[in-house]
Amino acid sequence: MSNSSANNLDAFWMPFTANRQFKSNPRMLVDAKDMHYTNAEGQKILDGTAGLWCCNAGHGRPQIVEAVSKQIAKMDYAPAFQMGHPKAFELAARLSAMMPNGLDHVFFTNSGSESVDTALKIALAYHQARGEGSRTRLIGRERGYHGVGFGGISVGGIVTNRKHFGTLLAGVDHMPHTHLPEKNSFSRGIPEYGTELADELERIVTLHDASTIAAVIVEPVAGSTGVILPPKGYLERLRKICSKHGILLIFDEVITGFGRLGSAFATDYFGVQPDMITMAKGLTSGAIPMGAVVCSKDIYDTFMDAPENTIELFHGFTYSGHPVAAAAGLATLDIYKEEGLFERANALAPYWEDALHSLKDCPNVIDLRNLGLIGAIELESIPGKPTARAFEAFLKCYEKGVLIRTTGDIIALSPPLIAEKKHVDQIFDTIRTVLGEIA
Ligand code: PXG
Repeated sequence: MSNSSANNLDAFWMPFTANRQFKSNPRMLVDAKDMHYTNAEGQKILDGTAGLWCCNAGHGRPQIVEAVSKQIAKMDYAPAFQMGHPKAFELAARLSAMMPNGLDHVFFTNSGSESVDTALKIALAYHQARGEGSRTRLIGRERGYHGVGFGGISVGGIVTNRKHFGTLLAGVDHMPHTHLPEKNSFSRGIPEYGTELADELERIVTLHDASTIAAVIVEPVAGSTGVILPPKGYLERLRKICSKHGILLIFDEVITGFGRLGSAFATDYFGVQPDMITMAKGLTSGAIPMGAVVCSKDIYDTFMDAPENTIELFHGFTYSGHPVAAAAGLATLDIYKEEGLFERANALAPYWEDALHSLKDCPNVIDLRNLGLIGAIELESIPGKPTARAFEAFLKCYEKGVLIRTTGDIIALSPPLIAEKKHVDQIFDTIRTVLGEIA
């Protein structure tokens, strides 16, 4: 018992965190309401990141708290295999109704990573069920983030998330990312150049042959690696190439889902329909862990071709469609609808865009990118010290009461969709001050 003190921070191995650095100067959040956190020192911190891109309805929403409390008291858990409970079915039906026509079957998970690995497995099993079992390759993209499961890191394109973990999944290839700063810097919204990068998929298909490829997975807007936007017409072109070659297209909407772009999902925003959508985060506004994969009717029907008394898909989690998570999901969808939060995000987006791009003249800013209520500020790295400048900005913004997120030397912003203009002003005023101070 080396660490018995209640205040000892040693035992908790924190995820994606410099543990020793954090523990030497911890930043503890103890309270949250609407747009703000409160830290252990009693300071209010404006949430510029919706937690980790997840608390889209803001914090401490009484409707969600009540739904969760009621459900946990009524029935805490029900077995997920060969048994059901009404709220999981209700939530699946509600989600399906939010989707474009033809995307109408929902498989529940507990996180984005589980959603991604589930979708990849469904893609493989789908082709096998159709007698095309040779389609085993999965195609992702450089700088893609699809969580931390073995499937997700294999199709993902983040070197640090891959290089320590052995050989990963076999038979994966990657398209190039679409970050073209020399051509698209300081674009407002969707960038003009780079559509032809989608044709790299044709090259990959030619190399491996379509008969070996099961699925392509992309984030419609890449979030984690610093907000990389799809060039005009790029996603449409990916869709065309996939359809032409019988390859399933998966949109990973863990970040773009639930109003982040000012529409329900990125599929609506771009008018491009994938065969599967992975989601998590905003599904419960971050209140209870939950994820989902929404599949096309064609995929679901293919599995349902099997004899009626057989299990069609040998996959699932103890907590798939957990009653408390389902209750949180239903209450969250109610809030989105009743408060028109997706429309609200859409209405605020131009103000957000102007405020972000007003930072153009700040020291060391080399690019600004935005879409919906997402913003990215790319900073010139300090020579020999990548990530140091952005991390200092993060610490200084926190000291001044604004939570931002950084990746490399990019500041990524994604406030709750309940944000008001005054919050937008505070976020960008604080960043402006900080960029001046650390210049
Ligand atoms: N796919 C995408 C597109 C994501 O953004 C995941 C899958 C994995 O979700 P889970 O629930 O397993 O973490 C994500 C997660 C950041 C940041 O700072 C982004 C994520 C998670 C934590 C931090 O950009 N995205």
